[in-house]
Amino acid sequence: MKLSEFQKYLTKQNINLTFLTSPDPNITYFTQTKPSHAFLIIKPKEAEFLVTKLDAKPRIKNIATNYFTTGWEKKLSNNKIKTIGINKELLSVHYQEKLQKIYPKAKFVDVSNQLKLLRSQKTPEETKKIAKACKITSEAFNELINNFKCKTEQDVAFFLEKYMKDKGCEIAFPTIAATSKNGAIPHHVTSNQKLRKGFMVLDFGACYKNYNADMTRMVYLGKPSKEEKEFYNLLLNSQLAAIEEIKDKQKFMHLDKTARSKLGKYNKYFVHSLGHGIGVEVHEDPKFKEHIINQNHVFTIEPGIYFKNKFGMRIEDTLVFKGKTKILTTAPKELPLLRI
Ligand SMILES: [Mn+2]
Repeated sequence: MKLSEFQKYLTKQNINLTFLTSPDPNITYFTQTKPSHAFLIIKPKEAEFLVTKLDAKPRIKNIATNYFTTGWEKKLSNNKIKTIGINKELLSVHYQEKLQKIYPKAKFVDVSNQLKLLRSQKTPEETKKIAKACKITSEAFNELINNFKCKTEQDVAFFLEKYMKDKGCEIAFPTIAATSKNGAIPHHVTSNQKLRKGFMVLDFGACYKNYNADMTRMVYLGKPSKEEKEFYNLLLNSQLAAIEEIKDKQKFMHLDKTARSKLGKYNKYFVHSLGHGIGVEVHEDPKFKEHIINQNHVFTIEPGIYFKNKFGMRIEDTLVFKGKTKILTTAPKELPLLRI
């Protein structure tokens, strides 16, 4: 990934080294591995990945990999290091104190924003992996509705997750299957609740080679009323209108406003942001509140409306912008009617 770009930044900023401690998505980003415990030390001209003997020792282009064993602090000890880059959002106080002892003359600077910026614009290789994760996510949904036999929320989540795992993926996050009024809680915790007549929210995604997909689809169990169909179409039109507004250098907040205006008086039931960037993390930059759309941004568009103790709805796609918008989660958005 963009290791050399980051190293150029270190040179320019006079940062002697950046010390990342696991768990840190930036370690996954640069090494494309998820070791149980590791350090990644990036210097302007070289990088070293330290893993324990509990993990397989990976071979990574331009990064030397070594085991770290008892006394590693002494081996690294260096009183010539003056500036250390850290990920302030994740480095624990415990490790910061350790680093201060290892590098007694060093002061710390936060490099988390630079890392987020580098990661927000995907390389072709990254986009390919996300596209594959999205494809498998979409297939899982199609399989589910073509052969629906589930009785509980857990059954549904298990079906989707098994499909994705059978295709060689991990799950991006625990699947949300929310039947009837559970759907009014955007992050409902999937339970052994029996499926009930009404809308069901399915929010899930595959993780392919460390890259995530995020998709939400609605299904209807039983037969929807005219009013329920209208609600669904209102939300779908809001999502499509927001996608329509995607263009180079557009503010993400403009998309958010577009989606909200389409919801009219129901806007007040749309209680979260319209979307988020996605990559090695399910939620990463770009941020809708502050950023503008740039080439190779990968992000979600997911308006939702939630009626407490009644039902909730959300429709979400993962997309890539490369001058043109490409929806990567291609599962159909006509509301499927299922029998229970
Ligand atoms: Mn999402």
